[in-house]
Amino acid sequence: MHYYLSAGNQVLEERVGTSTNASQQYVWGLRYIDDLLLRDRDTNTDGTLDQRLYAIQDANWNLVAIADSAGSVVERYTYTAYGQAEFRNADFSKTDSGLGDVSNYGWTRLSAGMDLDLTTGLYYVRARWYNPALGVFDTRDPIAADPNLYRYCHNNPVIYVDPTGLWTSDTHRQLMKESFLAAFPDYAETIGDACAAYILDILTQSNLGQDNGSMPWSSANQPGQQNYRHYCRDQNQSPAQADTAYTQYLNTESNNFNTALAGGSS
Ligand SMILES: [Ca+2]
Repeated sequence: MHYYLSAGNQVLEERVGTSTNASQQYVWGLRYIDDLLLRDRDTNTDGTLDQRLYAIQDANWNLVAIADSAGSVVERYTYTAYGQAEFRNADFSKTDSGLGDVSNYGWTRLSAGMDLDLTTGLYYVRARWYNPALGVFDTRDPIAADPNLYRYCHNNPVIYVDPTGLWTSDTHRQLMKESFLAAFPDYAETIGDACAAYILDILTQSNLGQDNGSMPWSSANQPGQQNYRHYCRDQNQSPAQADTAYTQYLNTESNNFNTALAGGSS
């Protein structure tokens, strides 16, 4: 299988072997990095995508059902707390005799929108593979953000998500807060609490989504891909360059916020 990815590390297209035709294509929403909207699929390998299915998620980005173009649910998914999926028909019966581990639509985007490898039973989570049967990652945390190097979502995947395989959503927010306070040690006097909260919100949302320049908070003079990368270095940046870009981003956003507050924006 060959995967073609967006700049935000989302699978846009899959091709099988040496085929030059897509076997599947995905369209993603802007709310979250694994906010899947729909999947087009070539069901008979004739080179033409002939099946469109729409993704329906719950509040923690778990795929709960897929629907056809008429809006009819064609398959449903239920999960253990740690994300092991059961495949169900539209009427909630299991898709096969008891095991419930077969999708009749080749559907693999499941718990938290993660991609399930049907052969191994592991979810692909970008930096790592996650084993929902054991409830842990199968390799150690490469950045040691969690002292328990195999733990997934603080052992609380009902609340948290970890689309990177590196840290959960709340850890990300804490990292953003610490880097933000380091960049603006006297932020309360200079830009105010409301502005600080505003910036923290957009930083957190940006990392969990994909700030590709089209997000409402992306400034025109700093396209999203270059503006800050959430204090995580772009591969082409030195630490000093990343630090500078981050500080510039915070300055831009705080100015935008203050301008908006003063009614100066059009
Ligand atoms: Ca086809």
